[in-house]
Amino acid sequence: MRTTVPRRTRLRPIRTVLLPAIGALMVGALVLGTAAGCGATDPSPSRPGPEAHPSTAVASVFHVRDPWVKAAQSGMTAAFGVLVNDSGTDATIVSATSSVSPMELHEMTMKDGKMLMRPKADGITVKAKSTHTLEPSGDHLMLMALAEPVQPGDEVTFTLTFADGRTAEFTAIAKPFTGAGESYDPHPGSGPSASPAT
Ligand SMILES: [Cu+2]
Repeated sequence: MRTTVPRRTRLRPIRTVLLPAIGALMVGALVLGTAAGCGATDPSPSRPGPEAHPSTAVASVFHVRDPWVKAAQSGMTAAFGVLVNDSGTDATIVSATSSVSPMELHEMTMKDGKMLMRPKADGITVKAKSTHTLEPSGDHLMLMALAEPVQPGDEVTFTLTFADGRTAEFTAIAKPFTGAGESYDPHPGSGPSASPAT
């Protein structure tokens, strides 16, 4: 089923943006890298800010392999891919955002003999030096309410936020897919936002 994933997304580079909330050693390395690569406009290490320049060394630490999103006209859809953590520490994704829809992190669970999806309360953890696959029938990035249609071939950019404040951006290509139509079972503790949209 997944063999129809377009191959041209395979080598797409993922830009990773570092926020200040990392170790002083890493900040030092990042500042050195940006000072060399981006001219002398503002080498001050005191305000790297959200526009911090991508660093090749850092970008290689976390990326998403074969990202894709299920094409849909409206309502809910989901994004998938292989999360790759090449760093020596576990990485926990606590949220995801996209310009086309509000998002949640979802997992699948069995309830009354049926597979249902629900918000993943503790985020999605990718162990050090390992991968975690987002796929239909497994963990996925849920687009809760599309603001516009996502057509096959469209590219959708997502931003992942980690527990330590880092973010990573990746772009997924939309493709038609008839699966991943699982029922939505809002987490019992997730409060008022729970209205199944099917
Ligand atoms: Cu879902």
